Amino acid sequence: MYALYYAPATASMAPHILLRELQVEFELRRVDTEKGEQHDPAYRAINPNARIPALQHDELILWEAAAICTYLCDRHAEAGFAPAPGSKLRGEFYKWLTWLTNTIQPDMICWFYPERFVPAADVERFKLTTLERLMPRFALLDEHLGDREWIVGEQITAVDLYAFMLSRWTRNMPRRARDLPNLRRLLDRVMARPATRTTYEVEGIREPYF
Ligand SMILES: N[C@@H](CCC(=O)N[C@@H](CS)C(=O)NCC(=O)O)C(=O)O
Repeated sequence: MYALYYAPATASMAPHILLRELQVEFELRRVDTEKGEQHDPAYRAINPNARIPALQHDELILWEAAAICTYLCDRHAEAGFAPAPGSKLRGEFYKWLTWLTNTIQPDMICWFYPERFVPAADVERFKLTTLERLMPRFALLDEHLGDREWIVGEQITAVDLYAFMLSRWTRNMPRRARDLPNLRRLLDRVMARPATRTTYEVEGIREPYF
């Protein structure tokens, strides 16, 4: 049995949608970040980074959303949310997933938590430079997508869910992922899936959806 430690609309969203896509049994354990519960000793015993998400699978505890997604894809390979290990497409899967978590996501952290990086007086400038870095990255993804339906190969993978999650985080930025036409089509496609809709409902996420 899986247990996903989550907070609505955070980095737990891709694993949450994926668990539903895979149609496996799981339990949701909410961590109230507004109350700072990610810092509670009980949660730090699960994720010593004090970050969301974490996945518990019997005695195994995983953190890092991308690692959780890859683990779930492999355990339920028949669902096809990641290409076969060792295949060239799997190489593509690693490339895009690592790029999303390692390149786009850290810039998101800069945008949402600027005070962790610079003094208060520099926050606005810092956010602006973050945005200048971030948007060309989304443009690169948009260009890669072109007429493709999905980011890797011919079918939906966890990479699409991950890109969807990160794109959503731009919805209140001065420039948004959804303004890019190819990416917008991907976001619409992921949003239309029952697993995504249920995740939004359960997490209580309201419009704008992304
Ligand atoms: N690299 C981590 C990042 C996780 C992360 O930063 N999560 C945010 C929510 S989106 C969080 O826990 N924020 C609470 C905090 O930083 O105090 C992952 O992908 O799992």
